[in-house]
Amino acid sequence: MIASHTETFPQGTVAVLTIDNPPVNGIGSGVRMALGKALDEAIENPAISAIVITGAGKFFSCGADIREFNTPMSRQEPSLRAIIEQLEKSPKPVVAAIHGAALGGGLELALGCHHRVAQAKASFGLPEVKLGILPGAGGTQRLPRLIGIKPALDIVAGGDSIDAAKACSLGLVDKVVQSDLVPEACRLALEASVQTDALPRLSRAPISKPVDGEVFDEARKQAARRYRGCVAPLECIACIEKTLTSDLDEGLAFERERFQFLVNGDQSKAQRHIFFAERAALKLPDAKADLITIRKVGVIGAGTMGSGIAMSIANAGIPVVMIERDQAGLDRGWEAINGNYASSMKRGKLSESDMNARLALISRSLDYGALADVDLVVEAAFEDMDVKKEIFSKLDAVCRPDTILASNTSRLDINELAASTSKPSQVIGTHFFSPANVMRLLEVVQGDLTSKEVIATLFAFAKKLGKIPVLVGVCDGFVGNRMVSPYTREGHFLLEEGATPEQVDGALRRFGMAMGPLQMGDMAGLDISWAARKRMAPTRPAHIRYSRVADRICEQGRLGQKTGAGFYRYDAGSRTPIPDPAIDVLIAECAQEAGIERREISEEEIIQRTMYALVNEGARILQEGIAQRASDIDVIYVAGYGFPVFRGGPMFYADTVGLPKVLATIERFHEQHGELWEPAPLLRELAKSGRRFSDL
Ligand code: T1G
Repeated sequence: MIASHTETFPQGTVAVLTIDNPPVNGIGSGVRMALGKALDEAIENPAISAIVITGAGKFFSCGADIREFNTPMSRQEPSLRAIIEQLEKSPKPVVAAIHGAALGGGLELALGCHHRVAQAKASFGLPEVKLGILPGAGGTQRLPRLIGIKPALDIVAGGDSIDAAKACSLGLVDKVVQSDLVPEACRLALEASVQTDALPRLSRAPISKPVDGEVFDEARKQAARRYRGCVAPLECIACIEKTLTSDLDEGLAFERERFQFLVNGDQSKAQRHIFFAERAALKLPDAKADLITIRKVGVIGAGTMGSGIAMSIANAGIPVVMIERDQAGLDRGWEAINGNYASSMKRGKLSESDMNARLALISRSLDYGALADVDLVVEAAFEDMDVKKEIFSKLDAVCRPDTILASNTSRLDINELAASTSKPSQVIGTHFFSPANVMRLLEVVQGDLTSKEVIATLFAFAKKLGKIPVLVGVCDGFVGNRMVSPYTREGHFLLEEGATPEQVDGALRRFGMAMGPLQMGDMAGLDISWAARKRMAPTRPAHIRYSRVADRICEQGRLGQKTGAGFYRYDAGSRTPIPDPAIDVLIAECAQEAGIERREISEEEIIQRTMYALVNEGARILQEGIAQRASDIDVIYVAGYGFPVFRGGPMFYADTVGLPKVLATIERFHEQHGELWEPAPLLRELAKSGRRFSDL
């Protein structure tokens, strides 16, 4: 775990300690023990003038071993704090030689060193806040002493990495080199070993008061916007604020206490679950399938989804040709793309040269012939099976036999679509989420005949686009939208039973959802789910309860934000939902027609009815094998449906509540509300056997 060798120079000999714990040089108990021992030996060895710490492989170190948290291993001595104190107090200079990335505890280790040398492509960050914790090995105390309060707040409370140039400009690293990283670090260490003045130790460095006294309040406001509902960012800010009123030891003690509070809390357990769930989702059953090279892509449709998909492909540096039925449609899509890039440029998120480079990758045509040389086509046309079949048969005719044909349908039958072509093994679903150039989630829908090469290729393609691909099977609505139906259904039923739209949506926003089901419907457009309900009406059993509220709203031409009214009213150009008394009247009428007596509805009932509807349907989806893992469902909901990351997704949330309690409540709803609440057999089985979804 720690490789140790010496480098001898005319000025002296340097002990080079290399952290070697693939894949990310995580600092677990084993690395801590080995590093502590190697440091002792180097400090005690009279032949050694200085010490350099570096990492093997891709990274310097990406922090503490997250898997050890909440286990006895994490309490095994020496702690990372003790190691950092040891090297900071070392009478011999210790220099960190950083390549790849120094993240979390890895950066804290480097902050304990007397100097830091970085390779030009290295990055630096304290992403603990994204795991619901804070830098617990001195980062909140040493970083502000080195680079100042404001930059430290941005790094610690924001959690994003910075590059070597920025780190150098902030004084986080002493030197940036293109090559010879370790020799350069040795040279700097030996220079320091002959200097008489004291080695720079951050524990002694003064803290400079921030010029702007509002800096902490501003950081809290930013945290509330970016990490709504998360407690960790506020704790990060409190720790940095502590530096103004305490010495390092007091600050470290405070940091430790707040770290323990967070790491033992439900939020961090949920966020760590999502960290590992996102990585598990990337693992395919057939890991060894050959990949097909994607050099050029075609996109059918230049509407909201088509143009967003084309942008995400161009953003990854891949040429894309956008096809539309008419010039007006093509021009509207091109305009939207230009407008989107221009506003990113205005917000400083994109340079003009990058914008032009991406626009140059997007070509447009009305002629399917332009798709003769593409490797993949993503169809993003109107959500109608006949329209899609017509497009797929055209693609079947013009594209190469090995071209992959993907559909961005959000719920239609991929098998039926595949059967309308001569090459069903090349057909797959790629369900992007709106806005497609922003949302990270991609539901990859495998048809019965989709080849493993096509699936693996789409996963690699998704990663290249910076998306999180999740493999799902074919059913109406796949995973995400299938679960949204019972979730929204309960929202509509609760309206009839006495709740107002603001009550339902408000309860879910306080629960942590980005928005409630009614506002979400208004944003997506109520006509889409209305069309789906109409399509299913002929097969809907008459004895099953059905709410007419949404239909009635649509029948009045209220299709949501795009028509200025849906469950709420919207002022022109605004997305802010305004409660509309006309809707309260409409809901009361529907309730009366359905013979429903309205009553007081508690916040707890709203959460249970909506969340457990999600969980129950999720259990069915797992049982049917439509999703490979419960954690995949959690990734889908957190990355695609605004589910709070600090609750870990619906299935993890159910595990946190306890499946016996969830089942008991669902059984009560089953008695009260009938067969729509039939408990999923898998849920019953797990609850009865004391197991959880995460045990599957
Ligand atoms: N601990 C344990 N496992 C880790 C890990 C970590 N810190 N980082 C990565 N892995 C695993 C990961 O699950 C995957 O496993 C494999 O390594 C490759 O990762 C005291 C308390 C570094 C940018 O938050 O952001 O220090 O799936 O697929 O895309 O204050 O991993 O193969 O079985 O993500 O190249 C703070 C977390 C810890 C960094 C590399 N550090 N890691 O991305 O590979 S808390 C972090 C990442 C801490 C101190 C505190 C990324 C990466 P598997 P990967 P990648």
